[in-house]
Amino acid sequence: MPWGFRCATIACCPVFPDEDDERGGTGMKTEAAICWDVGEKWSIEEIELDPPKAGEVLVRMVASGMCHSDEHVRTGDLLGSYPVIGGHEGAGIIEEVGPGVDGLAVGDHVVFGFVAACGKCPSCATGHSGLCDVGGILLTGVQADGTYRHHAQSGQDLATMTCLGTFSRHTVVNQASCVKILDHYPLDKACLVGCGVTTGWGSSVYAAEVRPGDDVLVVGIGGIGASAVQGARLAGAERIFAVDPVPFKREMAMVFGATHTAASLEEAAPLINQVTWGKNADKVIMTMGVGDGSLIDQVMNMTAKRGRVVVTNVHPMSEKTVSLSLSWLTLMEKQLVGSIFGSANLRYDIPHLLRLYEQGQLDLDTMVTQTYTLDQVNEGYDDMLEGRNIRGVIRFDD
Ligand code: CXF
Ligand code: ZN
Ligand code: ZN
Repeated sequence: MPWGFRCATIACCPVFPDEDDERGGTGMKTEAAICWDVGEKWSIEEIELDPPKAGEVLVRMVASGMCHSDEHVRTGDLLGSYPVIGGHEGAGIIEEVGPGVDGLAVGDHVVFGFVAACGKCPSCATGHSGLCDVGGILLTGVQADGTYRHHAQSGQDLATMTCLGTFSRHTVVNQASCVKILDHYPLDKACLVGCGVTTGWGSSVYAAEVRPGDDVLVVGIGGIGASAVQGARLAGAERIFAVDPVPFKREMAMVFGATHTAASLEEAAPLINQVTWGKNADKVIMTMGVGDGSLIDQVMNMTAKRGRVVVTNVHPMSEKTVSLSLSWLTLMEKQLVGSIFGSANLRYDIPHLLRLYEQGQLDLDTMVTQTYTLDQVNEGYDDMLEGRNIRGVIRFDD
């Protein structure tokens, strides 16, 4: 099993509350962006949405970030189930709660974590909720009980990206994906901590363990990379090198706290070597649009002795090879680690990052380059691929 599942049903699991599971209503119509098959554009369609079952909530979406991972599913770099409703970086307001839902009520403002966290499995219990056994199952896009709540006009079941489907005006999700937040946060900014910001910030703070005085290299400045720069800055990095071929993104990296920029790894390597007096980068965070295993040896060579390279970006699932000198890994005690959701814990870190935002330490406002209506989702992704956005956000009320 690729996600390392332990078991689908955990005794006393809040994801599967032991409640009468009768449907409370007749469902509703709503509108969503569907990818019908690999390579097809997002199609905006009316869909049928079932009422929430046990442990689930119905949410009216207010905003959804447009993360690169939805594009990965569209292109097949990340193979999901199709047809699929996109979107996994969302915030909204609860409109209905199913039986057995605990701690969430109608009217609550919520941000979704893209990996659901049951709170009880070994990963959750040891503070690694991004590796939740139940969350791993939900990444497949089917509800926890193995059925679907979203259906096309034809009646066909629709999977949802990471079991959220935030490119929909309304969605039904498991309570394990929801984090209640204070009402005064603007949801069109708060949505970003559901994926990109927490993933990038945590990649620096938790996965790389950036320490005061570290020299940090961030490769790729999209929403995740810009947040990794912010995380490195907040963790006290001395120098932050941001690499991106797009001039606008290099400019934005400086706004978020980078101290040096370069257009390519080739350009960055001598710069980093020179300004660190031959030490190189203590920590490297890989946040490219699409990961490339052939670049790993190159970045390992830009990493200091005992330094760490964090692979946060998604590589095509078909990629099985990597360039890497294992003898230098040993001889220089270098580390190569993966990280999902910035190795963060959604129930602690989502409110935590929103507090940092409120205090002015974490910049979410500048992260949002452009907003879109749901109808403009393909346009938003064109802008992302053309390097025009740090983050595009769909606002459903516009
Ligand atoms: C991804 C990781 C793989 C599953 C979908 C989400 N992370 C960030 O976007
Ligand atoms: Zn994402
Ligand atoms: Zn868990």
